[in-house]
Amino acid sequence: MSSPDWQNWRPTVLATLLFIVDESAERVLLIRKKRGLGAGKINGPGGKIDPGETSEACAIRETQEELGVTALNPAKHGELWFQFVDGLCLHVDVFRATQWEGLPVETAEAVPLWTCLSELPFQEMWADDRYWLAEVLVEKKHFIGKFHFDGDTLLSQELVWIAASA
Ligand code: 8OG
Repeated sequence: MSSPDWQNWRPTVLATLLFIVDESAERVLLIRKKRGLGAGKINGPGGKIDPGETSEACAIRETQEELGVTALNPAKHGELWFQFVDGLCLHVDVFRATQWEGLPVETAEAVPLWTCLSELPFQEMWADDRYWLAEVLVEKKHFIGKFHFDGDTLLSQELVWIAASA
């Protein structure tokens, strides 16, 4: 199967992911997703951007809706470009936050999972996450990752690490 033409790639769906990192306890707030794309998998909270909404506002709103927690000052750390064989072209802004308000609760959308940064459950996550997630959460790196998927199967990838601006 040929790789996507990333030069001319345009997203049709815009979404976000937000990872709240508790730096003193070396843990991250993940979710077991109950519905939507990737239901059953472990992920960060997030979802589709509403019309007129910024990606940061979406990341905060989705985290509130899924976990009852408000992330404070999330910082953007990356972009995920996903081309699915079925035609879906999905762009995801990835945020990291180290401050938040509220205690995570289970909702109709997600079960909260505080997870050790040294024990990220990649076998239960999307197949691309093992290539970027630990570097973003632990090393605070910035990146653009382009991934070609057939359903759950990762077909090809291009990953670039970006020097953070001062
Ligand atoms: O609205 P909904 O929850 O269905 O949006 C999909 C969410 O799933 C969105 O937050 C982006 C996220 N997501 C994918 N693919 C991948 C992936 O490969 N890795 C991770 N970590 N998240 C993904 O759609």
